[in-house]
Amino acid sequence: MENLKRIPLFMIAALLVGIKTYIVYRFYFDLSIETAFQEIILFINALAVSFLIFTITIWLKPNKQKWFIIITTVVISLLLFANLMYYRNFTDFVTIPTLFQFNNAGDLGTSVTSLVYLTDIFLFTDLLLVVTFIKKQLFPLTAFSKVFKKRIVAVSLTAIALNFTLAQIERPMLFQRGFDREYLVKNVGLPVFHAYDVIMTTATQSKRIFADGKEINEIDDYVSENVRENEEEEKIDLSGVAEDKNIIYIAMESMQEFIIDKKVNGKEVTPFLNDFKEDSYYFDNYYHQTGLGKTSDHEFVLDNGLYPLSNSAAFFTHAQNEYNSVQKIIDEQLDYSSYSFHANNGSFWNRNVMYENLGYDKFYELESYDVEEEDVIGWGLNDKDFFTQSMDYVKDLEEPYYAKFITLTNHFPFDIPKEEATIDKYDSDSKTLNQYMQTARYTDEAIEQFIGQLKDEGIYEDSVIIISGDHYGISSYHNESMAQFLGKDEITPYDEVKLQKVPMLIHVPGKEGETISTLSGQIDFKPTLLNMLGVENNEDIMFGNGLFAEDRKDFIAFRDGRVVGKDYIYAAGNCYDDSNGEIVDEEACSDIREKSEQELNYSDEIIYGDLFRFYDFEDGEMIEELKEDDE
Ligand code: GP9
Ligand code: MN
Repeated sequence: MENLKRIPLFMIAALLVGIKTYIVYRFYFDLSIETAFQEIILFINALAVSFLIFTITIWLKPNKQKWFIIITTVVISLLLFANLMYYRNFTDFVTIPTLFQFNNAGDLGTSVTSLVYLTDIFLFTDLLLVVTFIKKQLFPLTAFSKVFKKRIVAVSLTAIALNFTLAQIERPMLFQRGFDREYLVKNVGLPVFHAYDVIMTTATQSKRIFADGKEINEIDDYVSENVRENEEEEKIDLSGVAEDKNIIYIAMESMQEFIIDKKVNGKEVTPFLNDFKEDSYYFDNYYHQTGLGKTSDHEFVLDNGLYPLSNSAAFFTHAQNEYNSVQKIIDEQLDYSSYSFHANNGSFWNRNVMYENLGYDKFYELESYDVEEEDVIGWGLNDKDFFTQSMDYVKDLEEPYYAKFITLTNHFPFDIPKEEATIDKYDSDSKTLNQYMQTARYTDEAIEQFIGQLKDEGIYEDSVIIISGDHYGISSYHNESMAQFLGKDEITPYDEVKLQKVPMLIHVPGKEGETISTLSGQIDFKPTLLNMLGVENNEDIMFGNGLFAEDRKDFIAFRDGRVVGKDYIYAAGNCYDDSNGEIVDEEACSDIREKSEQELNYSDEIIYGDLFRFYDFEDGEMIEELKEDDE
């Protein structure tokens, strides 16, 4: 006991914080720990990083030590807490670019409280203990001898080296593959992950400065060989079918494909969509490809045919870039105007800035709507009133136009007043999934009503109507209940991939439509739409293929490293055979993985380097002056 009391306070603090951190990683986050080896790395990492940070104490004077220890404990606790709240919402970790999106955090409003649990108090118990120990002077705060300092530094560095070595064995090239944040956090811990993020963000910012345009030639060659040449034949020829028609695009917040044609207590969750898809081209194998920019990422990929970024929202970080968006193209070539309707703050996701850059003529945002307290459901104006009020503006728009409507009611945490719910909640341990049924139903009803209004106003017959989901709504946090809902034993990483499908339907007046199960994703939206509008886009640089094209690329890349191929799916470090969902040799996935990595890299290069400022979309070449400079 007496010996114990001789242990310096910083070591005790390092131990407490280390163990706390391990417990939080292990039981508060939902990191997939599959082997004992991963478990050991997680444990060693939590202790090693904590020890390394507290090692700084040895160079401080005894009276400063206690403050350093307290402040460090507070900072680490808050770091974990902030990440945990973020994780519960996005199944991801905070990055520097997301910190610049903080005006969004204010708008999280209702969700914030539902992200804090009572058990989170545990995150601060180490702090309580440390403060008590200081008050009671239980452990010494002393100056340390040179020999002692050397030993501590040696122990500290050895522990970190051990951690990194084991991590490299577990995940070779861990840092190069930094796009997978879960691996990073699991293997090197949150503090190191944040340090890495700071370095990466600085590096990417400098990329724009150093880009000189030469990169675009290689990308242009890639696109012409791997993407454009697929475009030649149409399986279903809808080229030009939308000419002179309005394009009405409805983005359904958090609507996933799994909910289509499902029932709760005998009632269909989305009866309108289930019907409407029968009169439309319905894509039931269409994936969202968003990253942490969520709704805005979906807008980014749809409008540009480029991938969103892996560790930030391009709407925020790259809103000043030059883009060749659908809106600009159809304005220049077809004289269409473009509008976006969304009853949320104009600055949310930086839309007010980005839309202008992308060529939207007007953004009908919160200010354009009359929002009374009683009209609010969850995040804002309920979808039914949203559509009704939007209609007042739509009626007066000069035709033809492109109009995007972004719904909001079906947003996490999927809260809806009892009297507004028209079907039962689902019955499972996940409140989130249970409530999702009711808000999804609400959006379905709102869209039905909107289609009716379009008919009443005589707009329906003149419009191609596209309805789709923006991204997932139910995170893997709710896998158990999801398995119950889908009647499965469990949700494997393979199933999780499949759950990233979002409904996608295109209604063309006068066409019967059909269900199409081609592997596809949001990246295919832009070429599809342009083709239906009769726009030739031979020189455009985008990464998708028309949804109706005969030959298409054979993979859909996710932003987190997962890839869906025609026969195989790569997820969570494994290759799955799509015919039976079983794990096969990794080799089977290497082709789609390579291709998707290359494409994502090219897309990133365009965005980081702002490369379109060097490209002439009419000639399909680098702009003249630059070529001359180069010679
Ligand atoms: C916010 C709405 C929802 O304006 O688009 O955003 P999300 O959280 O889904 O990205
Ligand atoms: Mn969304």
